[in-house]
Amino acid sequence: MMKTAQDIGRVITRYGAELILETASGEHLRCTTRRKLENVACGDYVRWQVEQQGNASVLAILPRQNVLERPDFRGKLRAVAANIDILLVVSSWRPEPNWEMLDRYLISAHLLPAEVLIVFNKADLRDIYPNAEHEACLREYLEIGYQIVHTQAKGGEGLVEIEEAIQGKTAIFAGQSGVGKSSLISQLVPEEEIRVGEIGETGEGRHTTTVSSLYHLPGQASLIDSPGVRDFPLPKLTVSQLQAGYPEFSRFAGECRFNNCTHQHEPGCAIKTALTVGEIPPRRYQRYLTLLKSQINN
Ligand SMILES: Nc1nc2c(ncn2[C@@H]2O[C@H](COP(=O)(O)OP(=O)(O)OP(=O)(O)O)[C@@H](O)[C@H]2O)c(=O)[nH]1
Ligand SMILES: [Mg+2]
Ligand SMILES: [Zn+2]
Repeated sequence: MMKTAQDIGRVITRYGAELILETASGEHLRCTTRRKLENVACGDYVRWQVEQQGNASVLAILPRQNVLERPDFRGKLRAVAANIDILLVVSSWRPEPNWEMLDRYLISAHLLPAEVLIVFNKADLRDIYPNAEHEACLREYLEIGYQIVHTQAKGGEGLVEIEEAIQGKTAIFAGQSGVGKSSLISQLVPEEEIRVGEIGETGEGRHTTTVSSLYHLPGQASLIDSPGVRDFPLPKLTVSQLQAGYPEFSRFAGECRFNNCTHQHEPGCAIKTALTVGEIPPRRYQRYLTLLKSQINN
């Protein structure tokens, strides 16, 4: 049947100029985009219409709540997904955790803004590749109040906690390639066929997921699987934007002698004092310094 009225839909996935749209009645439609809508992304709400030729096309992107972006290989910012309520940053014991990248995701969640949940997958490998330094890094996140869920895709461990955290929300799984994002999602939505990939000898992922896709869970949750990354660089931020991504600093807000204190070498710095008495986690602080320097120099 031909429909000419404009309608609202949500972008489920996008391959170049073509995308899959979910209509208000829950149907999935193949759709095209016009060039000026180049940045339409998974999770976007759009206005669409059936053209005279019978093909569906997107007319406009509705205002976004937020958009998660990352630079492509040319350094141009690309939308990973839009309208995100909660960012689930997934790490694993193999491939090994990349703590600097986790910190950057947490800063990014704060900027979106979106809630955040740290997911540690492959709990079965935690004792097979024991690592005291990684455990110490992980403890620091708990100390400063981040919620961490340990999962195991095959055994189903931690899936209930994830379902609870994302209920009624749009959630995205992000993180390194090979940590098991798609494996977790296929456990959560078993009726969907989702590709997972093997990891290499040294634990590196194979970039199996190539585009973001949105899946529905019972309880009104929408869950977006995103392509694994090698790195997650941040755009250029101001020092205060960067610092806002460190909840452990907030207790000491306003206590440094200089109100534009970078917490590096300034006299009367409350953060450095807190560090010496063990009230600021040292590993997070060292990585903050590295990130601050890279932001200042780029
Ligand atoms: N031991 C173990 N392996 C797991 C677990 N979850 C996933 N894997 C394996 O990890 C590998 C990568 O899984 P994927 O789900 O494709 O990982 P991904 O994060 O989606 O990777 P990209 O799509 O490349 O970003 C597969 O071989 C999975 O079987 C787990 O809990 N324990
Ligand atoms: Mg995947
Ligand atoms: Zn300071």
